[in-house]
Amino acid sequence: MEHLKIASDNYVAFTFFIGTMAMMAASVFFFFEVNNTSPKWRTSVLVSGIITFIAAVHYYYMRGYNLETGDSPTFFRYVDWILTVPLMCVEFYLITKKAGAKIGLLWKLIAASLVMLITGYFGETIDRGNSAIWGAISGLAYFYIVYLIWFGEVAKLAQTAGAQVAKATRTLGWFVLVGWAIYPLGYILGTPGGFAGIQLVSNPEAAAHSMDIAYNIADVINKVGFGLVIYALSRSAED
Ligand SMILES: *C/C=C(C)/C=C/C=C(C)/C=C/C1=C(C)CCCC1(C)C
Repeated sequence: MEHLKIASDNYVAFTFFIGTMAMMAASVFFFFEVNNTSPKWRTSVLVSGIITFIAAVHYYYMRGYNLETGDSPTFFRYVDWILTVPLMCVEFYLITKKAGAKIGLLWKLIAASLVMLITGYFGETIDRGNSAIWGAISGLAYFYIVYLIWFGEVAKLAQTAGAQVAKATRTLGWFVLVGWAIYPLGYILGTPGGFAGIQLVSNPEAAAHSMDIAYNIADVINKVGFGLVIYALSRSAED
């Protein structure tokens, strides 16, 4: 029971609480705003709310799990990501759909995100000894997503979809390039004994804690921020 009281220096528990609250608040906001949104963008704003809502439910669990055991809720973390990251791919598809995006593009994004997450899960749980290899494969899938959004089909379609969509896609692209890069950093921080010779935190417990803090901060930035970009697009002049 000692963990149930949060010590003032327990940043892991603290960020799990803040994460839960942020995801809940964002969901309420997106769900209520759906009705104030022009029909064209309604589905996109709704999906933003579904993403933060799924995360809110997982964060509620992860917060409790971490409080009771002091451990990293790796399983819940990956279940959350496996549901929410493909939905973020759906967002890219929805906003470029009016410029002619084909369903094949959606499947490419989803497939790459599943490879990225499943290999990451192997590296963090089942096959820790080879976490560097799993992390590298995961990283390749991540770069492929970045490529599609910055230089590939998503970028090309966004250019022809009007100034507002182009701008929003560029901002979402920054989230994927910079915001999502916090995750591999968390993975490197949390790899026991160091990742391919890189050891940022040597104490194993501190390493796991810094990983959770990195993931929690990244989730709030990426899920709430992503949703707000979509929301801003739905509010932009060009209806
Ligand atoms: C809402 C949750 C999001 C946006 C999660 C994104 C997760 C990633 C971009 C994870 C990427 C990873 C790598 C690129 C390599 C190491 C393993 C991962 C899974 C942490």
